[in-house]
Amino acid sequence: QNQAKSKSGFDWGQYICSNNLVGAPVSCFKHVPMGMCWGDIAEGVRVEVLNSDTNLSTKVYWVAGIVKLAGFKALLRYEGFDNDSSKDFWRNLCIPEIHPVGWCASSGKPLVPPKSIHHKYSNWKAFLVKRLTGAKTLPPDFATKVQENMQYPFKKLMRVEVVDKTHLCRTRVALVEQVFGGRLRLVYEESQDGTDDFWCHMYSPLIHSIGWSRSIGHRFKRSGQCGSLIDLFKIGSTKKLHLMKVKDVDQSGDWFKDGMKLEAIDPLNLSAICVATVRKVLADGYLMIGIDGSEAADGSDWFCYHSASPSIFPVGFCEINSIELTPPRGYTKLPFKWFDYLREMGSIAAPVKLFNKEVPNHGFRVGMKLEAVDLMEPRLVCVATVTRIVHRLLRIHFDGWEDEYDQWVDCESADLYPVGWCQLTGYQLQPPATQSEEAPLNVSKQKKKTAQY
Ligand code: MLZ
Repeated sequence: QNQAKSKSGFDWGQYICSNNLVGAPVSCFKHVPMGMCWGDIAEGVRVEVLNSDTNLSTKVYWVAGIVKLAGFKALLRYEGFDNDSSKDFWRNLCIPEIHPVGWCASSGKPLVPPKSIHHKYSNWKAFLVKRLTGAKTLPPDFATKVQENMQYPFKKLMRVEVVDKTHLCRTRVALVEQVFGGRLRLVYEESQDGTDDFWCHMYSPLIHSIGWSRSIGHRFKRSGQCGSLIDLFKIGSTKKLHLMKVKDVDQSGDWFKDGMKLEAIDPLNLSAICVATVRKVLADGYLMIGIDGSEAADGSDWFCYHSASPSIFPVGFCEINSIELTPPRGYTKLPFKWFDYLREMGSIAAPVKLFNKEVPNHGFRVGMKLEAVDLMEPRLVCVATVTRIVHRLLRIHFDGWEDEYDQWVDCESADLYPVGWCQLTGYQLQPPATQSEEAPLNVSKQKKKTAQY
């Protein structure tokens, strides 16, 4: 009966109720099912659900109202309970058992009041009519829309170009192995045993259609074999898919140049914004960026960011926003001062006007709960909290984990999901770390994180 609990035994509803938490609304996540059309589903909206407060052996239904909403999940109360919360229950609104009011009438299902309040009224029909007049319910096509929104253009064996997790500076061909709610498990082509995989969302800026690297001048790990005819067909089929859309940029005027300095989220440690350098200007607005003080001599850890990426910032961004800027490794003149550093290095700052300063009206607030990918181990979707908001940048904290696991993530990142997303897509949710579990707080502190890509 308890469909609320995830496979790991974690119960979002209980977590939210007992700590009085707020889940980020579905409309904050444009890339998830219903993210673009959640409409005004909110507290007070009524639905028809299975009535489990009955002794009848056949399936009967009753009307319930949303008492509290957290992402996809709603705390429901059967109509007639008024202020009595004793029978409240959490349901994911996108699962097929939730219906708009009127569904029972139109599909010939019985509406039967719960047995614990059966005595309260004699004319239940009149009661319902009175209670539901002027009330809102789900749109009639809600379930169909959910189903439509859960179709993804990616299918097993489709090929993409994706960042090589062991050499960030280059891409590799990978095959789609699994698709979960728009997240892809990719297996690198020519990997020995099929376990050399990488997880990312289909809208991740890390994946591209075949041919992308060559077209912009990005490094690429060539496959040993020549493409067979069948491969060529597959190449054709991935090209039609539209992946992450990037902004068109005008590179003809003032543009980024090799050696210009900036601030960038460290792709190997997303909790840090670091002193960084433009290492190579590619086509279509792409840049290879190196983190100062920790670059390999051969540039194998340069990383590709689009010039409109929300993960790169002009010099001074951290200072203006009271974020601790990570100085180059080995730099001893602390506190770090950009003015001195630029002079010492004989470099210039990339012009502020070249950065993307758009801030969407994202709707996130500090304290909101969500399900977030641990991008250092992108297979894991974890219980998380927004702990800071700087323009469009969110600081994501993983519940129960040390702050050093925190990650700076863009508000439109496809790696953030509403409460209940894992349940909806059938993906395993990582519960908050607790003292009793394998990685207790005091141990995780000493463990060094290892990036998975
Ligand atoms: N192997 C890692 C897992 C960390 C996962 C944290 N997710 C928020 C460790 O124990 O360090």
